[in-house]
Amino acid sequence: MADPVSSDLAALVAAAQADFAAAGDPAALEDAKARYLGKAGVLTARLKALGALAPEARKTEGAAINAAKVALEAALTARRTALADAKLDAQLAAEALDVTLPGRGAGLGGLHPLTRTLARFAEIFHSLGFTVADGPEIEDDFHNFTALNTPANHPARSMHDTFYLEDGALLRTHTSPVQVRYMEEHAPPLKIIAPGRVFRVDSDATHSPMFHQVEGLWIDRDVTFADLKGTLTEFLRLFFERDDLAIRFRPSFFPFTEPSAEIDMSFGDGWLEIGGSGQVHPNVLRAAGIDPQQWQGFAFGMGPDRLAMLRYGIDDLRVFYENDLRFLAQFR
Ligand code: 2NM
Repeated sequence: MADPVSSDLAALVAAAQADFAAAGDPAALEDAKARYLGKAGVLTARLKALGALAPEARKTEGAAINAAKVALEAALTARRTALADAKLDAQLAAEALDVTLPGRGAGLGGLHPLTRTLARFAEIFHSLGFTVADGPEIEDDFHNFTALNTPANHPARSMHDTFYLEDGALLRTHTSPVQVRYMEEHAPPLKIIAPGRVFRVDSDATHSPMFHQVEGLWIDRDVTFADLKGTLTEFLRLFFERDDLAIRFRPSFFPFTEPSAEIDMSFGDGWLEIGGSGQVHPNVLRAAGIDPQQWQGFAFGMGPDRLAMLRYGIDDLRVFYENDLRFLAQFR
């Protein structure tokens, strides 16, 4: 026959296990635990009652209570783990992602029409033997003006035309300083273009305070105006994809070239000015450390913004700088 004390404890353990199993969350489980193992718990009361027993009974009863306690702790730990697992499973189910769903897609981007135009300039001039050079947009007076034979009182130097920064630094008004720096660092023969941003105090439908230039420079022993005309004609024919395109020169003046000429290209029934050019002035070569008795050549400057307007049929320069996606998306 089973010991009455033990069977009593066995019922207690069974009741506790049922209580633990019925606890639906950690708080309920801790409440249930307190009912058995807490200060006023059923099992705790049994332990307290041990002192009133005879030594022999105390020993047996004590061992039985301890065994019951171990069983309760084990049941408690198992239930705690089960509740935590269930919580994690519920969370994982709630946050589940269906990785097999199709993505939203990033949408196709595209290059800005001016970026495309500059790339086209570089590609065509590269096919004609020119290398691309670049330099700083923040320049000094020497490279932007003085080395380019621009007199101290020249109107281009005025604050009405040039953005000045602190300590005499300025935003380059053309990419010619790139050519000056290139000549300072490379011995002729030279054949480069300098594309990039330039800055002038000017703003209306056809002028932006920041715009682009592509300047070219070809220095060798005997580079002449004939080479200039051939180079520019070939460039424009390739750029506009037309064999019948003609160019003409009109006499002009730039401090950095002598003689100087405006470049016009045939356009419908008339002519359109697309840039300036000339034979590089001996003073410019000298300022950059090149002997004008040994070397000569031409330079030119064009506005890719204007040529992009022509190529794409755009009549307001400002759309290039507004970054309106409805405009830009047309060039994808
Ligand atoms: C132009 C017109 C004529 C030019 C001159 C130089 C340099 F640095 F070689 F002297 N670069 N670009 C030049 C000449 C630019 O733009 C309308």
